[in-house]
Amino acid sequence: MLYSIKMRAAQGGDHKLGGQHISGAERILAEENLKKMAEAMIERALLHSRGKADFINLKIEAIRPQDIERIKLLPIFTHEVDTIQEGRKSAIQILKESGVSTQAILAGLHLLEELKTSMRGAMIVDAVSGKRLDQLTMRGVRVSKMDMDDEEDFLLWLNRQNLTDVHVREAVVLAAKVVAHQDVTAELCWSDDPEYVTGYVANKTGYHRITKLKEYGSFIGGRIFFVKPDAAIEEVIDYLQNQPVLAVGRG
Ligand code: WAQ
Ligand code: MG
Ligand code: MG
Ligand code: MG
Repeated sequence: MLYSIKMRAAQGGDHKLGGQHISGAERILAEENLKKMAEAMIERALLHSRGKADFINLKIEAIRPQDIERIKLLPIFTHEVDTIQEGRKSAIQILKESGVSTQAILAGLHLLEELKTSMRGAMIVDAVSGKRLDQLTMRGVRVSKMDMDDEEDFLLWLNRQNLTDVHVREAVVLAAKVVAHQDVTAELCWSDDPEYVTGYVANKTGYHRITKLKEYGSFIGGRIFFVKPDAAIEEVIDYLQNQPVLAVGRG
């Protein structure tokens, strides 16, 4: 039997009561690995670069094997840039090639740039009009119930590309789940961890890391999921939050 294990941590109390988001994590694991992961997740919440959590929610749910969907990992590309301006330009170019309109790209960037604090989840934006489509305000859509199918193989694959940071590990799996949905055109992301400035654009054909998308020291990060104009939003949100997926392959 496999289990979904999720952690969300905040400072100033529960997210739902206005606490500031500190850290979140989601994995799918065998029963014998749950205890160790719970411990690691608690430690992560208490020792995070965003601050020390005073609220931690851990949720563990069994997953029926027949409910699990297999998805493909994306090939990883790294675009080296020297400045944020160059990084944003590169992101805009890749989003254009993914089929996101200029108007929607600028709207998405603006939504991220005008955040005053970080969200726990992502914003969903129409890939043509640029209109925000989810009604989840500062919570956003939190993608959950995803993991890699074979962790050892996955880590070897990343190591061979000199990608050893946990940010990469988690984002590669998340992006694979997000863009596997037929209604998702692309994703734009940068971290809310102050020391982590590499972000990415993911689309159907790849995970494009961009080595500088935000200012070092900034506590503001976020994610935009660009979706087709005729997307069934409630179904997309349900898939992202609730459909268990395991990522297979080596991009
Ligand atoms: N579902 C939806 N949105 C999320 C999730 C999730 N599970 N996790 C984080 N977010 C949103 C939320 O708004 C956060 O503030 C923001 O994304 C950043 O989250 O290849 O570490 O976990 O070198 O800080 C990307 C580049 C790292 C990795 C991204 O994001 C690489 C990262 P963080
Ligand atoms: Mg996090
Ligand atoms: Mg994360
Ligand atoms: Mg973070």
